[in-house]
Amino acid sequence: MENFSEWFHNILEEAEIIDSRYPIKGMSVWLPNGFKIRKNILELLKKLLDKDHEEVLFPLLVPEDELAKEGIHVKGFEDEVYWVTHGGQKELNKKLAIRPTSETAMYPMFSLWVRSHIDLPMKFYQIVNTFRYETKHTRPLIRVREITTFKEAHTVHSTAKEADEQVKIAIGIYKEFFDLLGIPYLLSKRPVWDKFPGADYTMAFDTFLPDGKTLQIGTVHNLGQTFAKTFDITFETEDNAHEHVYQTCYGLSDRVIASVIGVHGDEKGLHLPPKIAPNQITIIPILFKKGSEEVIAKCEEIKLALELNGIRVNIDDRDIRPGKKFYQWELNGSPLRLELGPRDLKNNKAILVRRDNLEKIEIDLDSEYSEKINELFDDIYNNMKKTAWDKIKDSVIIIDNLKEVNNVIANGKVVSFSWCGEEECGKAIEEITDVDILGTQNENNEFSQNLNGKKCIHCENEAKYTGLMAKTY
Ligand code: P5A
Ligand code: ZN
Repeated sequence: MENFSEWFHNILEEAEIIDSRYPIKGMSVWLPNGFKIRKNILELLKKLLDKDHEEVLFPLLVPEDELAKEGIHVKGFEDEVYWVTHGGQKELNKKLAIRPTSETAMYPMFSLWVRSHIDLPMKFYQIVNTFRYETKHTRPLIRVREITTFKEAHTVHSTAKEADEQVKIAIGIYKEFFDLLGIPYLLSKRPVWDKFPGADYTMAFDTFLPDGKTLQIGTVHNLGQTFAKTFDITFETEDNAHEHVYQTCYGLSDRVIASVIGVHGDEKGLHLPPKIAPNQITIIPILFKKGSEEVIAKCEEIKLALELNGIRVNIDDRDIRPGKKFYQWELNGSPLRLELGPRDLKNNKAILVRRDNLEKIEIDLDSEYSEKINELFDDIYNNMKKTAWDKIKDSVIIIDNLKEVNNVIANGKVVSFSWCGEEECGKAIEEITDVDILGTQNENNEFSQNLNGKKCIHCENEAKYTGLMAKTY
């Protein structure tokens, strides 16, 4: 893929995912096909969260004084907040912020809800739109001013240890979610100068896009007691003492959808994992003048049989050349197509074609073909996931001299380096290379190096972490 940015823009239009011609910068319209993909992705996510979170829905607007309460937090967002200043002609006494995220909307309510240790832990989430007046170059789904699909989870705990555990649990949930979508990721602890405003620390997932840039696709924050103190969220302990709670929050956005498109797509267009494809299998009747009714009837029969097995099927019986249909459904990312012509009908057979490798498979229509098709879906998914992970693994390059950074980055790869972890040193590294440090890997991480006896690449003190550097979105 030569120019990812252009490819991405075109595919959103050609596959009718979103229309970015809406006359406000950074805001777009979800089209029916895109909406279906989004819905299928959200269903997977909700299933994971609903196991031990409760879904809620908070107002879009936040009173100015609540937003202003948490100093560090508001400082991080002050340049990005949209304000509602008027009700009709009348200027409001108190400006209302349009949520850039919902800590300051939720936590004053949490302070009313949390009473005793018996109430804890609390785990909530909502999927809403949030607004951020981004000043960097906006891009559909990737950097938007209306984040239409903001999933934010907020949890409340009675101990620091439990909050720390929750961070791990949330990371586990996100891993499971990204795995379902076959999206590979680099998990790192963000440098202190790049953590979420108000958090004790931030863990972040970055994926790798075909142009060699990484995209932050999810973050998990340990908030410690900072917000609890600001919003006075306390609970009564078993010994009747009053203590501040410990909190975490974690979020995902439209970027997950952008990653599914960007990570799996290819020259032929969109390539969707079967689990989320609006059309998991597209049936294309091969029609001639004679016998076309019988062929279409058989296709309808197959469609019904597959649907009974929970498979999403569409038939494309438009009166256009089959070749044109093949091309279009490949572009739309349908994982499988089924071709059936008069001769196949006579033999009671059909041809399946895989979107991932274009392999053709003959199936016997007398057999339990739904089962076979579900097996193929699994196979396609595994293949997509492996291809994507292989690419990211090949892209992380270990260096031992800072001079190599720019070369590696210019080749569209991610840098792995040994690092002391000190802020001053890290900032110097970013300054010298003009490349961002994504963060540090922990010991049991996929991409950590063996640091035995290694020195920091810059200051030559003992190396404590594997650091990652990349060109980022
Ligand atoms: C966690 C949920 C938060 O806002 N509060 C509630 C915390 N974290 S965050 O890192 O600031 O955002 C969460 C994720 O949202 C994505 N994201 C965006 N996506 C598209 N366009 C944007 N302008 C944008 N800004 C943030 C990122 O994936 C981020 O990890
Ligand atoms: Zn150092």
